[in-house]
Amino acid sequence: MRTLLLLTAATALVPPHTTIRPPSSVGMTAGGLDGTKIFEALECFSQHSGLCVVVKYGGHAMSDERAAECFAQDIVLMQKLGVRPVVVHGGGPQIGDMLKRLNTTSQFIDGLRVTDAATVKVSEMVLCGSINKQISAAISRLGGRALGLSGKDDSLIVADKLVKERLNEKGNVVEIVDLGFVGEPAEVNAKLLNDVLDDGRIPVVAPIAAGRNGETFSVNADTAAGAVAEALKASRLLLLTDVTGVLDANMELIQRITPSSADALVKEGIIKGGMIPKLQTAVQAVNNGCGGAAIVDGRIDHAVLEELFSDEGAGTLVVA
Ligand code: X2W
Repeated sequence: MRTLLLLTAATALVPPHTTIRPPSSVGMTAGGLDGTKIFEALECFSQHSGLCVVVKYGGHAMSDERAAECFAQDIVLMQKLGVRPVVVHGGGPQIGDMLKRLNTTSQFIDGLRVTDAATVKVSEMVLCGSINKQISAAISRLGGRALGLSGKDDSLIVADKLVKERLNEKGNVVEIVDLGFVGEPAEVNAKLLNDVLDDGRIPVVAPIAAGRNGETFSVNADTAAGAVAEALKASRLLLLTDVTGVLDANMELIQRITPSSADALVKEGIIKGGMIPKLQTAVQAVNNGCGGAAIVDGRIDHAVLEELFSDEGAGTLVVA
């Protein structure tokens, strides 16, 4: 049973033109509000009050207008309730669409786009010029003071070229793959983000990073969000995706897992495909000072609030 009572209670905090749609059953009983659920929500909420929560918002989730509206509402409400939200967004499908319009394509290796000099210009244009402004505007329309940034602004994210190793079955390096202008975050300017947050604004970060020699690097958005969460020692990293969460060998949702158990599931081959880098990002963030990292089903309305403000959450939580 989910607890979104806070949504109901906080409706008054949201501008009058905004409609909040809490699931009708949540936090309610036949006779009215459920006290246990109220307690649960407030208890969960108190764990994050005054702390940073980094939310990775992926390109797939953006295509659903209703989900996009719920996402923006969640971010605004979180801040009003005293949490310090930071949004890091993706835009992979949108980059793909633009490349298609330009009559070109790109190849992916292990979930990373091979990004040559021409492609990184397109990635920057789409992520920083279009998507970043779209998200900032959506949050601002709901009364949040979103500030769009890229990793290149005030060296928010400095990256090195990613050295991608291809391993054989024994785990030995057999090849170094050149992915072009794909970066690996090396430094995150946490002070800049904290200054923006202290000023009551919500940073919205595009995963385009500055190289040390003037290059522009494209960074996988999950990786960028993980690096930001580590630098801020965030109380939560939420990776919004379009699946239920991490599934075990019986295809059942794992609600909570430790970093070492998550590593073991990957090694045993139970976790497959695109979930591997996501789970590894979550594990790394938790091992490096983030309070917990959740892989959350972004298709659920108000998934962000559900994850933060209910015991059950809305996906899989990696926590030490
Ligand atoms: C990604 C950046 C965007 C991204 C790309 O070019 O697609 C690399 O793969 P999603 O929506 O989260 O997939 N960069 C190097 O990660 O967006």
